[in-house]
Amino acid sequence: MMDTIFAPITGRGGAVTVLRLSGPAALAITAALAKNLAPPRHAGLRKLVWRGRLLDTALVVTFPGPNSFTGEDCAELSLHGGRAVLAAVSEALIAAGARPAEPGEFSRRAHLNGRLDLLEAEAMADLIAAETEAQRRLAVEGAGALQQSCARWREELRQVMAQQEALIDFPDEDLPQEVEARLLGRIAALAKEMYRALAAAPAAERLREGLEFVILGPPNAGKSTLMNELAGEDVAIVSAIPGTTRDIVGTRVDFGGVPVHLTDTAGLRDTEDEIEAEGVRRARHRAAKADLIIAVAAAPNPEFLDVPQGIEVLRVVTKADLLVKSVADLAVSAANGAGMAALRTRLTDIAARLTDTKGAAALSRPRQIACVRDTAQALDRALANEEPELRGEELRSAAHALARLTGQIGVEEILDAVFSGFCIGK
Ligand SMILES: Nc1nc2c(ncn2[C@@H]2O[C@H](COP(=O)(O)OP(=O)(O)OP(=O)(O)O)[C@@H](O)[C@H]2O)c(=O)[nH]1
Ligand SMILES: [Mg+2]
Repeated sequence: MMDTIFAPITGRGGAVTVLRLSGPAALAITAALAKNLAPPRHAGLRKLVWRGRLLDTALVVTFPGPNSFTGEDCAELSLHGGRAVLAAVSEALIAAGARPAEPGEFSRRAHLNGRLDLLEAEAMADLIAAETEAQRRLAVEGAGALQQSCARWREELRQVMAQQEALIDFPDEDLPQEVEARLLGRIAALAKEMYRALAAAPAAERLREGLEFVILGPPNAGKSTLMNELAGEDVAIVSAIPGTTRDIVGTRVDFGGVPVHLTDTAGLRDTEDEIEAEGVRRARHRAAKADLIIAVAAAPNPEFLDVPQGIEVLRVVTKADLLVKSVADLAVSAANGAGMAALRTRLTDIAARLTDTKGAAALSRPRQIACVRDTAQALDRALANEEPELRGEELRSAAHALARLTGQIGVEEILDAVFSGFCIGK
């Protein structure tokens, strides 16, 4: 028999804490504290009393299974938000036979009861974690599009498999050539669509996790000043002394709804100073992993340093107020604000481009990418195989890989990996 579990499903510090109970004893335990319950899904204001002690006055709602978040009997208690209230009620619930939920346990039960597939569970986690508008849209719209693609792929694969089976049953000599050609065409088209989604996956992944922009350049070029300007706050120390910044200093900036982790680094130069040298090493290391390097050089004589190969670079001339002649690169001045709006627009455009999934199904997690890649590769093998039985076998292996995407095949390790990343109360 399943345990009855409970956890707060709201964040700390608010005026109200909502506590959810789920499991076979959820309704009985709630009734033990609140005495008489309102009809299902109706809110009732009740005194919560345990062993003669008044704990709180709470809004109590019950959701008998299967029409609840987890599919089990559930109750939600809207308590007053204090930490002591939560502690006292939790203690009473434990004494009454419930136990605190593990991270992700509600969602896991919802999945096991067919209320939530893995894509929906992941989209929900992303929605809760979304910090910017583009991330919110990815969680809401991108996940919906992925689910639709997934359902379509599954149906197409089912039909292709049925046809393949029909071909196997056909006597060799009567095998209609065009039927087989059409079947192969459908398999190839399905694989192609999956490869298109895989090609767009890095963009979706970057949007989910945020982009990495690194400011790189010689000492005293105005890197820290530029970062503070773009961040709109005083994050890094600025001084006229070259070699001021040593550590990597970073902050989150929202460029047109795309979350960007913007980092300022130590000025690149050869130095005897051990600490500064370590700063330079870290700067290069971080830049090598960036999505974009903002390479800066200061007026009046801007000289750009070499930057790591293979990474997109935006060249920006700083201290434009000191320029004596015009330059080809984007020029900005923190002193008089010149060029700042243009720079912001460029960065916003780049952020949008790097996270554009071009309408393809948004695979934003390594798990999802692996499932779709395995499916597409099995389809490739099916195409390469002329033996009908073996081709049918590869198609089954494709269907198996695709089923892992939504969790219809509930392999325990997959469930652990997905739900252990959740926080308590989800
Ligand atoms: N005239 C002018 N001076 C600037 C501008 N931006 C920064 N500075 C000055 O340039 C000096 C260096 O600025 P920082 O932002 O500390 O330069 P940095 O590249 O971070 O330097 P390090 O951390 O030492 O590598 C400071 O004295 C700033 O006030 C600008 O747009 N115009
Ligand atoms: Mg600096």
